[in-house]
Amino acid sequence: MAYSVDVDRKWQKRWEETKLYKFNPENVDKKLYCLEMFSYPSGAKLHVGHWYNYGPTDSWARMKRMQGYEVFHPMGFDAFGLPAENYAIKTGIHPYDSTMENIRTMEKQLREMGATFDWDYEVITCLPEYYKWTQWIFLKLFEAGLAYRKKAPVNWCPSCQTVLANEQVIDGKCERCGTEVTKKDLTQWFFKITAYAEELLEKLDELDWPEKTKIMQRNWIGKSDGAEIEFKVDGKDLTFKVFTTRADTLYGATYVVIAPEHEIVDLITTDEYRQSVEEYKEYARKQSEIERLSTEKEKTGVFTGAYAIHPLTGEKLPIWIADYVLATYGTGCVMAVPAHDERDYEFATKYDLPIKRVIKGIGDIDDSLPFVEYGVLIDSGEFTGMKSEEARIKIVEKLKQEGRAEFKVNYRLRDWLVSRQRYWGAPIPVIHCERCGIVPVPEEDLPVLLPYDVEFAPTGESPLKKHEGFMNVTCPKCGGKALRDPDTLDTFVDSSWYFLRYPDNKNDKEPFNKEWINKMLPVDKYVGGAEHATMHLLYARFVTKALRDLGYLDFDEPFKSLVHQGTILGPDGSRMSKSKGNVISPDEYIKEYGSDVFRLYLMFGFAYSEGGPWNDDGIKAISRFINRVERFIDKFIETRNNPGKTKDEMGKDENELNYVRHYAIKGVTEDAERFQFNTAIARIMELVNALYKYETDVEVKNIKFYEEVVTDLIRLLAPFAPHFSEEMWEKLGYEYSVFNQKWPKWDEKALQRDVVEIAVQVNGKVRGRLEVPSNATDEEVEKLALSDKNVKAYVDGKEIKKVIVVKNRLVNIVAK
Ligand code: ANZ
Ligand code: ZN
Repeated sequence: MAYSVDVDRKWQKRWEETKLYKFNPENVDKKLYCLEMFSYPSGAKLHVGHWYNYGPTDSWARMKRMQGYEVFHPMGFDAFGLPAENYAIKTGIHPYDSTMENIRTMEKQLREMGATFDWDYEVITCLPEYYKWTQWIFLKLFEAGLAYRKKAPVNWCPSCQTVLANEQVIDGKCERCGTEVTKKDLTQWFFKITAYAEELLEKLDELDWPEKTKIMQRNWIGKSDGAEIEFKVDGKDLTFKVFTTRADTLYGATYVVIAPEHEIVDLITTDEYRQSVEEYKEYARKQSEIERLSTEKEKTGVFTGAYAIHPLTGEKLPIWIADYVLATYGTGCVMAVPAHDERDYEFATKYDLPIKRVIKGIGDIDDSLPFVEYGVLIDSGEFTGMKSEEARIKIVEKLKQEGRAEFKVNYRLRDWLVSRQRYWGAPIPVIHCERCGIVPVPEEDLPVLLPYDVEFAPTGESPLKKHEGFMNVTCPKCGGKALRDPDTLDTFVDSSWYFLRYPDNKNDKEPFNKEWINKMLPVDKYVGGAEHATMHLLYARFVTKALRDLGYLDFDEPFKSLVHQGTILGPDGSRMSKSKGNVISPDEYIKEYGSDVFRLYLMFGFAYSEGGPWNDDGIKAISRFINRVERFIDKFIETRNNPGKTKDEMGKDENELNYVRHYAIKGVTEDAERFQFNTAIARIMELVNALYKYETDVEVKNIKFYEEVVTDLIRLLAPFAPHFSEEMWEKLGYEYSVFNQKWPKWDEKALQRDVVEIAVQVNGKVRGRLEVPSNATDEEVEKLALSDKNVKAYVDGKEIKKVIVVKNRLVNIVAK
């Protein structure tokens, strides 16, 4: 039958019946764990983004399977989260019901994609059999001191009425709804990811991840090497420390700035300045962190009336508060060196504070103020003449001897805020007892079930708080009256360990068997969106390391190799969105052309990690290609049945075809391995062309050799057009299934051609043919082409504008 969606259905059924993709645990020594970021079951159907993530990755997995790997390729759903709850508030449909309904639809569509997912290993994070173990992990982190509670000014979205992690605040706005984020003080649960800052940073070097993503994680962790230096408050028995990376500029400190929220502010502010300080604190409270750090924002601040004593010169330095100093970084206090720091310079200029230069540029450079580079110290007492690099150590060492400074490494990374005042998440498994305080739920009482009957309202408190049956419990320690924690865990906690659950998803004794996941992990290839660079991808690394240190697994990193897919845009080149009306729906295309055409277009039409605008002509061209392959196979079968006169030896035509064949095998294997599917498929197209040429141009054929090449073609095409190729394989009369076939290997010898014939074009028309050494350089080929006598006749007396050499194929001369 001609290729269509019916062919898809036929083979999907067959694959499922024969359990073609069932992972065989006995072959674990050959395992290859291929993973795509699991789906969020939003209301919509599978969109192009899902397809683009899963289709090409599935092709990669199929190729690896044919290469002899025991591919483990599971799929599941990241099923908790805010959208389902917001939907419930709007429509009254319970998050459980809408989510499970969506999962059913998406699962069906994922099956119709014809991907190799082994559904026996499915994981759904909102089901008790999964979140029981999310809660268990929470308890283990709590026992280890890696989960703790503290009151913290948190990012608060007034519209979603919930706390947001730093990562969920984009340009000061809520990631989900775009509302301006404010601050609120709440007691919250945190995971101590900062305890792993150094390892998270160091181990990045060993990962086969996109460099961009590694840089993003590095910056997010933000390691900073510096020192803490102690300052005395003039006339009071009080001291505070500043964090600085530039101790070499200490002699240039002319004032001190403290974060408005810092507790020392109330203790030092003089009566005269109290009112303006209070007003300023109120003003600062309303700013988001991003605004406060922005270099564009005009600096503001007020004087406290107090002075600090310079630790080396004994001078009195005025103490200001300003919102460009953050309470949550370093010590919350800064020694201001306006001559050598841009923010301090701007502030000092605005408020007329003294500016004192202490670093001079080395050599002939522009060292106008503020001069922020390293240089040589001037006006710096005994350190004058020393270089910055040395002075920033020596100055700290001197103060350190007197107990007034120490070296200090800081990280920008903050602990991970994991509690949410929301219903649709895993309940936090602790109990609050008046007598015993915080009591973890005993392991045997897990899961703490999320009750179904709650009322949804955007109140800013978890709807669980009003559910008496859920909230009221007896304390596991003292048996007295106690309350459950009404908050639920951030969905990023669910997704921080799902890849550990897949291989052992039915285990009801433990989250996973240690011995088993030590064999199954790390994930060999992880494919998903680059937007997860700093959240999910960092959390998953942290949880893996924490579980390792607690003895539950033995590997250091969850994802050895990572690939990001690009984004498919609308035909107009902008992001697909309903409001723009430029959304491409896979369903319609699949109905019209079949899923393989859709998948193949996604792989051929784009550089995988870049993506680009959708193009209808592109998909039509792929459809024509598939039909062309099928017509060829029909022709071949005819020839095979009625070969006429044949031969057994390898002649010039056979060698030529053999070359293209091995060139294709090598190209497809190497390019697809690196997710460069577009060039891989181009090689297959070339092979089809060469086969057509052999079919039509060569009268006396070597049928045995010919058939070998045809089977190689179908094997090469199989991962990328799986249903179609299976159909062709059957048509050719071979045994089911093409996916049990071995991936073809290339022969380097067949790739070494001594001379190749190339065409020479002048202004687009072929004017000559040349035999050139196949390893000739472009310059050599150009020379040969220009000295060919046929070619000469066409370029004599003209000016050569341009010569383009397409290796082993063609020279194009542009002459006027
Ligand atoms: C004096 C100084 C002189 C500084 C100079 C810089 C240049 P990174 O690299 O990001 O860690 N700083 C310290 N704590 C701060 C806070 N809580 N809020 C805002 N700024 C703070 O930056 C460290 C530098 O940022 C520190 O070094 C401090 O300014 C400032 F010529 O100290 B520096
Ligand atoms: Zn108690």
